[in-house]
Amino acid sequence: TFTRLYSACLIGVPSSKGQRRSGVEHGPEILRKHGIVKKLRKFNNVVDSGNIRVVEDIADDFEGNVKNPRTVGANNERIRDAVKESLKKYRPVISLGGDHSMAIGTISGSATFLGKAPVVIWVDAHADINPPELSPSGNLHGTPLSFLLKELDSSRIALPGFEWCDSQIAAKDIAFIGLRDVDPTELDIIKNHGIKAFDMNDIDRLGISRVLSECLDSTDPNGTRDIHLSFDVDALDPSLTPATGTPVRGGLFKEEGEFICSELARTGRLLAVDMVEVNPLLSDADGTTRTCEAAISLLQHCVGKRASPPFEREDKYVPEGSRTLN
Ligand code: B3U
Ligand code: MN
Ligand code: MN
Repeated sequence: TFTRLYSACLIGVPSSKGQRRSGVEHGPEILRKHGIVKKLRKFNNVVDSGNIRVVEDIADDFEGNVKNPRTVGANNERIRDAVKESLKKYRPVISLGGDHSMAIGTISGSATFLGKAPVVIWVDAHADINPPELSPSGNLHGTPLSFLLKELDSSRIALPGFEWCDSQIAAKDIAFIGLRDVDPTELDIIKNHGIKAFDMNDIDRLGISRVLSECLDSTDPNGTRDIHLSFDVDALDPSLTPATGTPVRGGLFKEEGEFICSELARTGRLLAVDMVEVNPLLSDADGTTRTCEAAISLLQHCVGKRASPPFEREDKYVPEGSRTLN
C-alpha cells in the first residue's frame, strides 16, 4: 500500500524577456491546448493554478550588455512568491515556461519555502550559469544559476530589478545533465566550484542510470533532501523538441529524460519542476505538437507515471482534493 498525500499543481509563466525570440511566452497555453492537465490527471491529482500575471510593459532596456533586467527581475519576484505559496499545498509545483530565466524565481521559491537549499537537478543543453555582465548574448535565460549560487556572491554585480534576489544555493547542491553548449566562463565556474556536471558524452559512456545516481549521490548522499528539477526542453534531442529557441544537436533520448523524471518522482522528494523553453512559433504544427507531447510525457513521469510504491511521506498535511490510494 502507498499513500499519495499531495496533489501536483501547474503554474503558467508566460514570460519571454530572458531571451530575444518571441513565442516562448505562449508555452503555457500551447501545453494546455495539447491537453497537459487531462494527461497529467491520469497519474495524479493536478490543480491548474492558471498563469502568473507577468509584467511586460515596464520601461526597460539594456543595462550594460544585459537585456531587460527590470522586467525579468520583477517577474522573477512574482514567480518566487507564487511557487513558495503553492508549495504550502502542492507537490510537485510545476512551473511551465516561459524562458529559463524564470528559474531564478522558481528555485528561490523552493528555497524560501524550505528555509534551506533544495537539491537542483538542471537538465539542459546549456549550463545557464553565465554571470550576466560576462554573458556572450546578454540574454538572462543563460544566467539564472549565477544569481542563485552563493559562491558567486563576492563577484556578483547589482542589476536593477533583482534587489529582492538572494543567492540560496551552493555549488554542492547542483548537478547538470545533458550539457553540450557551454561557454568558457561557465566551464570555469563549474570547474572552480566543483559543480557536478554530466555532458552528453558522459551519458553515452556511463548510461543515464549511473549518471543520475552520481548526481544524487553527490548532492544528496543521505537521500533525504527535497529536489527541484529544472528541465529545459532543449536538453532533449532537437528531433524530439524542435519548438525551442536554442536547439543543439545530439541531445537526450526521450526515454533518458523520462527516466530522470520518473526516478526523481520515485524518491518521493520531488518538490518542484520547471518545464521551460517551449516556443510554438519556432516550428511547424507537427514540430510543436511533438515538442508539447515530449514535455507532457516528461511531466507525466514527474507526477508518478512510473512511480511504484512506496510513495509515502512523513508530512501529514493533506491538501483539499488530494486522494489517498491504498
Ligand atoms: N550560453 C549562451 C547560450 C544559451 C544559454 N541558454 C540558452 N542559450 N538557451 C548564453 O546566451 O548565455
Ligand atoms: Mn536553459
Ligand atoms: Mn538550454
